[in-house]
Amino acid sequence: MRDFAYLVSGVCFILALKGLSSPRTARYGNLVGAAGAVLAVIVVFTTKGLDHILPILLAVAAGTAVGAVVARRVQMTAIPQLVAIFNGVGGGAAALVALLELASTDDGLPLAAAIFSLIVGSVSFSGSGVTFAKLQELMTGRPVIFPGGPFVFGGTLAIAIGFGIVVFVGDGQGTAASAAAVAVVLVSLVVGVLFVLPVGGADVPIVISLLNAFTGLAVAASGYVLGNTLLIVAGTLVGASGTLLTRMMAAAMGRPITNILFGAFTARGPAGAAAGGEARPVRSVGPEDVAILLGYARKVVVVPGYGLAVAQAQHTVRELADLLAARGVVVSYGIHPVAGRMPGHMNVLLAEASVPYDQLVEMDDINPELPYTDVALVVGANDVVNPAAKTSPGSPIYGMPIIEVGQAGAVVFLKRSMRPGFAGIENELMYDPKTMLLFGDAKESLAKVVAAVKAL
Ligand code: TAP
Repeated sequence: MRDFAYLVSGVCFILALKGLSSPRTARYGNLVGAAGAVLAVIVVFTTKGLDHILPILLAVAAGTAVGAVVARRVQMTAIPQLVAIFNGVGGGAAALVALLELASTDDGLPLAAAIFSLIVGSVSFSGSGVTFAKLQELMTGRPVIFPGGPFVFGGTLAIAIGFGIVVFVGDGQGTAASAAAVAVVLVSLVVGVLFVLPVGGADVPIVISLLNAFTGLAVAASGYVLGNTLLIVAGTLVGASGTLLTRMMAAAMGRPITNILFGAFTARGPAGAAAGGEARPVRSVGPEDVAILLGYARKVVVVPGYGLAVAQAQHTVRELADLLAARGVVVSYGIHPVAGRMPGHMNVLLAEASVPYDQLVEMDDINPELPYTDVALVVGANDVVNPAAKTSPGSPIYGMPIIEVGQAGAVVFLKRSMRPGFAGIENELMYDPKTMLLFGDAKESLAKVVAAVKAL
């Protein structure tokens, strides 16, 4: 019975991943995954003959209360931090389980798996803590590097593995092995910190995905130690999906993962047009100008970016799109795979505003349409439309595929200032004669444009 219930849970997790692969089915995927997790917890309670039920129930209640409140209150832009914390806690839990089980673990492969879980779970815990601090601006978001950093990192990792070998040789039993196991945890915590410190704030979401994969592997190893099939299945799924997501994000940014992790040690300063040079003239326009441009266009493509999320302008942009559609304008949204700060960020935001899915067009499909588009309305996006990705070898985004808004008849940027985007580089398109800038918070600007379109 227990194995059958675990099988059902495992199938739920697989269906959840399938559901999460599309915005249309993501909500269903989430629910199915949560149902699988609840079933797994019920099985543990009903079949394991647990001791200390009361403290366990209190811990579950406390975790559920904190998780539910935090998840409901968190701003969309802070989801990466939340994922980082949840992920770190998972890694820490896997390491704790391995630490407690060491003395009763069989020699050989199970003991090696427990030591693996100790190291990887601890790295994931402390690394996730640093990613949280970076994204929450509790510390600098810039890469933290120091001379000999890679050697210190490599040396510390070697020490952690060395203590792991001491545990293995001592069969995980006795005072020496126990002390070595604690040392494994402490040194691995330092490894996790050293691993994430050199990563710049913008790349942190990718490292969160990688640490997520680490946690999955640590959980799978803990499952092997405990002889729990479901933990092995769930951990492996998290490990595999986290690895794939990491690779996909790196590919969408046009950068190898090694560059994201260790690029700061070899960087020679931002090549190409760094932001903050001398001021050049741009074409600043008012909401009425934008309303006329949009209201009399045949085809408009909206390109949302991080600023849309910051301004929480998804409902207002939809209101504008509906107004334009009512005037006979064909409106679609060009979605870049790394627009915003997390995978699927724009899809989630626009789904929240009930934008019809068929209006969301992926980058590869929208680009051929842009030469036939009258106006590209860039709402709080910058890097994902920056032509430097194609024209400036050496620029941090060189090689990243972009949404080629410069191909449209006119380009309107909604942003607050001439500050650059995440990559910190100038966007030449801002100075193009066909480009107009409407300065201000995206939500406020859109509301003014909506009012002006209504008055047309
Ligand atoms: P960015 O290049 O970061 O540009 C965002 C723009 O929004 C900025 O130019 C900013 O200009 C503007 N903005 C901020 N707040 C605003 C507000 N309240 N109202 C109006 N505008 C506002 O964003 P993007 O084009 O979406 O590119 C995403 C970047 O993040 C890429 O470099 C990508 O590689 C990186 N990244 C993405 C991910 C994922 S998975 N999505 C993960 C890691 C890194 P002002 O300050 O002048 O307003």
